[in-house]
Amino acid sequence: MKIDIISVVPDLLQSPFAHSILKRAKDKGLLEVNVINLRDHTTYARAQVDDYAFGGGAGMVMMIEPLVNAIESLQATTTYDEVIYLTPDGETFNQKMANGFSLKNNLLMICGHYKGIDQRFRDHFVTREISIGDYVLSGGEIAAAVLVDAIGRLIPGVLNDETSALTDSFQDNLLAPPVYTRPEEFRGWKVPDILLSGNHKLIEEWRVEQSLQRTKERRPDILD
Ligand code: 6GU
Repeated sequence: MKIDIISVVPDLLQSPFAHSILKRAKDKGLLEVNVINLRDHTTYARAQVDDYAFGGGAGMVMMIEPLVNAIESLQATTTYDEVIYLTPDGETFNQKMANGFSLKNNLLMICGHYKGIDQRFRDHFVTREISIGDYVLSGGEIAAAVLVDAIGRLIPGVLNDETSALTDSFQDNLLAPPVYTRPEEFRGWKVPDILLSGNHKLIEEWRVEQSLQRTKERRPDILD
């Protein structure tokens, strides 16, 4: 999969994909992430990419022309399955969306700044508008990094048995159960006996029960 990201602060996106599972995905050739500097595509003086809003009001708006220059130069060589605009007024991102995107070949993400981007770009080029939650970030970059991480680890072949996505929270609409590792006892705090029993059927039942209980307590909204 290739993910291209258009940004006015490309430096923000240098480190997040260079570690751990996403690094492995890149090293295996399963994921390629390219960050495109929007300022390389403006024809305005001093690499200007934003201007005052028509109608007045505080805050700048990202101009359509640099965005169209950028996307059209990318589209000359890549056909995108989705053009995703990261914006707090988008659809809230969730695991189901991550699963869907992980099966695509080419994604383009547009990071907004200031008061957002000219509506005409949204109308004519964007296919999905996504938010990562009900709070406001200073730009779309960190949201894009969240999507790349959540999507990248689900690309077929990226995870192995040890890191399997099948037992993740949300994968079956339940939160994940508690987990423990060595030592069996620390400061008198013991690992639940059942996990040491070697009885895989009982352990699985315990985990499902714990998942259900945790979901009821913390996220009753996601229970069917
Ligand atoms: Cl995608 N962008 C910004 N700027 N703020 C956000 C967001 C996105 N999602 C939640 N807050």
